[in-house]
Amino acid sequence: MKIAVVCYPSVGGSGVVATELAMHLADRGHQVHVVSYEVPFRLDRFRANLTFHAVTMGEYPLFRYPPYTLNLCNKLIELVDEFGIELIHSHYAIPHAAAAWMAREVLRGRGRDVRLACTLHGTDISLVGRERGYHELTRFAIDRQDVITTPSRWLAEQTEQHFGIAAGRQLVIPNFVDLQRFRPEPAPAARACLAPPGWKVLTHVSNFRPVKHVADVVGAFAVLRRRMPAVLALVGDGPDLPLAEERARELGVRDDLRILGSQRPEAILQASDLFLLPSRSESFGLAALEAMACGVPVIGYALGGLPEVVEDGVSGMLCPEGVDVCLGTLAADLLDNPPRYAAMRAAARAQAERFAPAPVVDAYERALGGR
Ligand code: GMT
Repeated sequence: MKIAVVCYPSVGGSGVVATELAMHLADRGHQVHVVSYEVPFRLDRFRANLTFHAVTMGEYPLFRYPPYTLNLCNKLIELVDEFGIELIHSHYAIPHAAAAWMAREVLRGRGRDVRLACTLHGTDISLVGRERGYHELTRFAIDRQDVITTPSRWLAEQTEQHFGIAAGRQLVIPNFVDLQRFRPEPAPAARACLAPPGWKVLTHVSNFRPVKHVADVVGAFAVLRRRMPAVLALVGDGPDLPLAEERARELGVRDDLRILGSQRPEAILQASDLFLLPSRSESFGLAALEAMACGVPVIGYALGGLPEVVEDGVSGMLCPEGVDVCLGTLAADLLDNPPRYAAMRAAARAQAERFAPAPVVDAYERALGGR
């Protein structure tokens, strides 16, 4: 199969899934062309059968906002012409699905066809795509795809509810995790850097956008901190990071924050006791899956697609929406109960093993028509 994979290059779940899938498909012998405005951050090594193509943006005084969607569309047309691409797989609907549809229209006008697939990831449906300025075109572009996939049943239902695309037309293909890279392992060096001996380490990894509710991360941590010595490691960067600091100051736990910025999270996860992900609408929660693969139970809200990933009371614990006291109390109770905690660590890893790459890549390959 000759496939163009369109994605965002920045730190975020859709870019990770797109890039890891692209690498797996290339390893299976497919000719993969990754298209974005810069090299995706996980595309960090040479791969046979995989090429990256940058969408270059022209500058023109009239353009207050450079029209990226047009440049992307043009690049896709060129790639289909030059490499005989058979399928354009867009990750995150906006604006990728619309650019791909436009490219196909141009190509059809010249008697050439290309199939379209789109993987919806989360905020393209639950947030941004529903904004008035995007909704109509996003709905149209998704509807024109030959293949639509979502990482959870919840997101498929959201897409039906808000975009009128029948859930039955969407294939639910979950996110997957590299179980070698993310595995339980003692990480004494990272642990020693984060906290004094005997202290607990709680971790949150995200892009610190409002949907992550970092105030609840800090609120939950403060509840736990009253019961035991602990630190909160924050990995990643984004607009709400200052809010986390502010909330920690208000709650008297600023000294216990470890603000670590954007970096590879494996060692920090391996050094962690619990992972906090209290998003109010998480379509899947790839960060939670990576934590579980390291044997770290997840504490979050019973919302969105998270209950499809974290089994409440088994591999983590889920609270009613918005009750950060519940998150903190359950977390502290769990850490106070070593046998229960040990069982939950093992269950977290076992649950993550259900999201191994091979069967998920098989499912994508079948959906995309590559086998
Ligand atoms: O919001 C993010 O964390 C990034 C976002 C993205 O699209 O880059 O992540 C979404 O896609 C991931 C991969 O499918 C999912 O695991 C995340 O749950 C989802 N985020 C949200 O729904 C908020």
